[in-house]
Amino acid sequence: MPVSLCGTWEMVSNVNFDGYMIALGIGLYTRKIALKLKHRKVIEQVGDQYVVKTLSTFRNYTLAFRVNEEFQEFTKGLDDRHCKSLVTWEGNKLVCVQIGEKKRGWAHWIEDDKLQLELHCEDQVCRQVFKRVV
Ligand code: 1AG
Repeated sequence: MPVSLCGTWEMVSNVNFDGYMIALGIGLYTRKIALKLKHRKVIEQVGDQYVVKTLSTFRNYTLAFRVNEEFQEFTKGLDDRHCKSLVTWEGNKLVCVQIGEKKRGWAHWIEDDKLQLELHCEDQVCRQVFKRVV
């Protein structure tokens, strides 16, 4: 069993978030605001069901899914697109493929006691790291 992702996490680094947002087609004004944010992740799990909340002072985004079960995702308040998403475990990584207009997805895993998130869209990769909030 991989180490649990559950808990409350706050962002400590965010590399190439701008490149990721540009690839998603987010406008300059929104990007400027979004770049200043420190995201917080609240991850809850019951069995194979996950709820991942991304919280900030500007916008919040909640994703609920079951591992290995395709679901419809609407990236409300982000790029506002519909995707068919599927989350699976690949070794110790929780990996999501988001099928839709863009080639995109993300992966979460624990490394150095920190929550890692790699977000990709087209040729852009954003790497975010979160530390546990005690
Ligand atoms: C995600 O994480 C993305 C969560 O799915 C938010 C991260 C990036 C935002 C995506 C696109 C940017 C679009 C608009 C910018 C506007 C606001 C930024 C606000 C950020 C806080 C919500 C993967 C996983 C589960 O953790 O969703």
